[in-house]
Amino acid sequence: MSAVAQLAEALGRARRITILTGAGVSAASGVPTFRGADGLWNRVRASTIATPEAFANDPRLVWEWYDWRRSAIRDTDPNPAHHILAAWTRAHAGVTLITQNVDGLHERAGAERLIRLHGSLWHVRCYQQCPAGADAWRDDRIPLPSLPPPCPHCGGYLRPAVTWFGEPLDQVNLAAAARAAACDVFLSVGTSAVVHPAASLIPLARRHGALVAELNIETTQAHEYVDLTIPGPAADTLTAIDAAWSL
Ligand code: BV8
Repeated sequence: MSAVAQLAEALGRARRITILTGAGVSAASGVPTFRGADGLWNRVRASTIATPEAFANDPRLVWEWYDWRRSAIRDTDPNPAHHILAAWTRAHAGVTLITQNVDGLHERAGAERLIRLHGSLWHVRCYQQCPAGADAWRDDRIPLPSLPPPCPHCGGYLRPAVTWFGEPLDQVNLAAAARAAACDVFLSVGTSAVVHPAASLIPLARRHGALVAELNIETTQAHEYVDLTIPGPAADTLTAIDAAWSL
């Protein structure tokens, strides 16, 4: 039996299904990944840009990079991978979708109960955490009026409402993701499994006894925890799995 057929059969028997996505899910939409050949990190080092230190040192430089990324993905649309995963969250109450992505494409595809681990490129909050601006809000202005954009409440700076390296993840989201790792089937889709603590969800699911499948175009650092490897672009593999599951 093919890996796709095995996975579809396991999905048919599963009560709880959890899916972790990374930048590979958005590749077909034209959103550059982080570590691939065209990767975002190839041009700049994560350690020089996506960190609190970088922002404290040069907020304009960091905002130039985020403003460029927002402009680069403004005209992208969800691809079949996003639409299939969103449909699964709507059709099956036991499906939990967890994403590392900050591009907003799962949300635009209509995903329900989405756990967003690293925040959103389309949301901002006050860097000085002033009382009125501490909680993130949507700001999708392109381009932004000035870099760094001023906080409308206190006149300080706005920052992107994403989790930088060296910053803790939102603990409520992380706890929800950890709970969701206690599942029957865990899919790791389009992630290099390099960034923690998100990547630690894969071995955690395995320890909970989940069947772990990896949908990717390459073998990743998580391979030792993977039961079923399903190679190929996520839009194609998810289409095949969706077709086999609905049989
Ligand atoms: C924290 C938001 C603690 C910003 C991002 C344990 C071990 C090792 C390191 C650490 C550890 N614990 C903590 C660390 C340090 C660090 C870390 O993980 N470093 C790594 C680089 C070694 N982690 C942190 O700093 C985290 N914070 O732990 O805080 C703490 C606690 C208390 C108090 C203070 C501190 C914070 C991590 C979050 C960082 N923010 N993004 C922004 O986007 O600007 S991470 C960034 O990487 C993105 O969010 C991205 O989603 C994420 C993961 O990358 P991927 O999504 O996997 O993308 P990538 O390009 O790597 O891979 C794409 C994959 O898709 C590839 O495998 C490719 O083959 C595949 N693919 C491509 N095309 C397709 C495809 N697959 C299918 N179909 C296709 N078509």
